[in-house]
Amino acid sequence: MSYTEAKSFYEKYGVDTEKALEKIKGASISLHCWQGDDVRGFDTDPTKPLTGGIQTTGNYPGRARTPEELMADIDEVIKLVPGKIKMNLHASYAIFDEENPWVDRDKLEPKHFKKWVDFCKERGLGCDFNPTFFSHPKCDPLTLASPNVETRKFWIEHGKACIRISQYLAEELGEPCVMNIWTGDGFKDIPADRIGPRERYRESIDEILSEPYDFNLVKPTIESKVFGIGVEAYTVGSAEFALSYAAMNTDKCIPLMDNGHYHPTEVVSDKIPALLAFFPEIALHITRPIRWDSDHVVLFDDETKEICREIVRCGGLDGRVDMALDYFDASINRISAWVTGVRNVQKSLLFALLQPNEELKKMQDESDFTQLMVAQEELKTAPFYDVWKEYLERENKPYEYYDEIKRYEEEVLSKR
Ligand code: RNT
Ligand code: ZN
Repeated sequence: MSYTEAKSFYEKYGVDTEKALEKIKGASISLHCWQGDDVRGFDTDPTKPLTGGIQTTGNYPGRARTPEELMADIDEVIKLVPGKIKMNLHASYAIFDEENPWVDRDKLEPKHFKKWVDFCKERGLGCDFNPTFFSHPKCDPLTLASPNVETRKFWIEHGKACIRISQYLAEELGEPCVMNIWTGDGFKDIPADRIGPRERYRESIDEILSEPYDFNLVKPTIESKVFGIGVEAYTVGSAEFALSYAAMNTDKCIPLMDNGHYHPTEVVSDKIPALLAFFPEIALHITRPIRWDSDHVVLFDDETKEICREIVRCGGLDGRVDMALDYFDASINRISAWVTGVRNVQKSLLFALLQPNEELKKMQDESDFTQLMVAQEELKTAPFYDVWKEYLERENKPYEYYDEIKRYEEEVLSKR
């Protein structure tokens, strides 16, 4: 089929493919810098294991070891993805040099991210940010929830420094900066006190958010989690904790859901409209959990499609949902992991935009569940390929990208 034929196919269902193609262009997806180097960053010893309950597995060659290598790899990703992307940095990706030597995380300043600002400016990208509350000697192992005043103070200062850096990124780049607060705080085994750490965590976030910022420019988000490796019994920032914090502080922050952070039969696609019934804006980490928060590369699978349908149907593309990727696979070519994941979210969004959402809703409201099922099933095999291909052509991006990734692997990655 050609695009013109696909266009008339969709027209029969009342779908305007041109409108869908226009809309998908503006859908901004935040690209997580940490896929390129297995979440190591540049501020601590890269041979030390990750902490905070997260883990990368695999040792595929070619990991980015320096800011220059990571930036070159991101450029290769940008070459292969259509649409609008935004950078997403962790504080551990601060860039130190002779002029600005290493400082600990509580002393970070905007200048340590100047090179990233230049990088984003040259490419016309906005930038999101994350304080890094893990993989650091000052995790005792708790951070913001620690009973130790000194530990807590260090991490609160880190959080405040990150608010200032986020404000700087937003001002320099002219796009709001989503600043996500996640810690791996929790216990391996049954705790004796569950409320104490949560009260301290709440107070620590209060202190971080007391640092002045313009809520239109800096959007702090609170991410929950169910458990992590080595943190199986108790997570301080649980779903109820994070959501309650966000609900009680709607003038200061927004909730963030990572679809790897729930029990396996819970789905974030259903949680999106639940939250949007209350919050004007929410944020997402899009990942692919297999049995646990395994952070596999996002595929064009049922739940990703369903998440994107809810984003589209709930007006998420009009500023109500901030979308970021969050996965890290070290067992395959990392550039491919990045590109495949971004493109699969974009594909899922385009797929959702090509559904006759108003007509389907009408069928549901009229209790015509027979037609609703038939129409939804017919649309699953609609000529989506032709529209996706048309989008890539208009954006000057290739449909097939494996050969280019192989070329880059041979010429660049294999020499590291
Ligand atoms: C961990 C959380 C968190 C991290 C990143 C690196 O389970 O999902 O968002 O993955 O901050
Ligand atoms: Zn996450």
